[in-house]
Amino acid sequence: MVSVKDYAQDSHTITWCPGCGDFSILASLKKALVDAKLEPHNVVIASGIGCSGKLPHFIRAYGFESLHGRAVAAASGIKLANHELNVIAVGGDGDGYGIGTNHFVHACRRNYDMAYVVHNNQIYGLTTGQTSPTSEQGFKTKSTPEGVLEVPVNPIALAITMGATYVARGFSGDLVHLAKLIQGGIEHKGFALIDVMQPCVVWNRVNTFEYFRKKTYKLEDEGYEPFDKLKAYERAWEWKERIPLGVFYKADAPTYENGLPQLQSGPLVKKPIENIDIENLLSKYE
Ligand SMILES: Cc1ncc(C[n+]2csc(CCOP(=O)(O)OP(=O)(O)O)c2C)c(N)n1
Ligand SMILES: [Mg+2]
Repeated sequence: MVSVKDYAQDSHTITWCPGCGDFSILASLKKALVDAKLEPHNVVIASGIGCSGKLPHFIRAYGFESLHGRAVAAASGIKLANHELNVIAVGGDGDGYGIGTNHFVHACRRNYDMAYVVHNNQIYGLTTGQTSPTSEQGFKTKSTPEGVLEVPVNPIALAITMGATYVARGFSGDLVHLAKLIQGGIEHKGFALIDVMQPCVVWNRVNTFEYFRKKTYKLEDEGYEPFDKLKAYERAWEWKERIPLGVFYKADAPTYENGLPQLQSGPLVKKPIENIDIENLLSKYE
């Protein structure tokens, strides 16, 4: 029986700020992996760069801290090389909805079988508080002293539109609920976005734990069912007064891995390579 202790990583000191919403995402992810009965040696967590990007250091599973914006790209490569692994991408709002948007969008439409957990603090945390793609209009930071001009990226609406088949929003102030959403995403066959409202206690003094405690409600408490794409899209735009948490959308659809003929006889990493004539292959590129 796998337990949370199996995922405990003692070799690294956690460097997140005291009170950071990232702690409960880490705890929720561990709980989700245990509840999904997954063993650490079958789990890979790929991240980008940011406070959020450090997460793979703090959990005892395979980890890959890639480049800024490349969490999903790295995760996709790992999944295609060995689709028997449970692959999870993690990163920040700047990482996934700014510099890495294209990887996110194309992963949604390919429907890779993986979960993507975004630590959405609506700010660039690691680089000390610049505006991110999910910062609200008018929000003042050192990079936008007069306030943000652009309309924020709506990750839930974007994921639904681009073909993700499990789209959820969690709150790092509700660990048990978040763990359930992450577990649902891990167990789902297809691309699962779990966007997590994760207050940055140092650089974002607007979207705080208090802010989300006041405004959030759970979709399931209102009898909402996540199987109608247009209804999900409509809910995705609810924000100012009330902020929905839970699964917005869930659908069954073929995964990219299922469609690739090269993967049907087993993972690429298990294919014999000793009989490949590399000289012949190279000569084609001379
Ligand atoms: C190509 C590149 N551009 C910029 C940076 C600098 N940089 C590092 S983290 C970061 C933003 C982090 O914000 P976010 O993704 O929201 O993560 P958080 O720290 O808030 O968890 C930036 C701009 C970088 N490392 N690489
Ligand atoms: Mg951020």
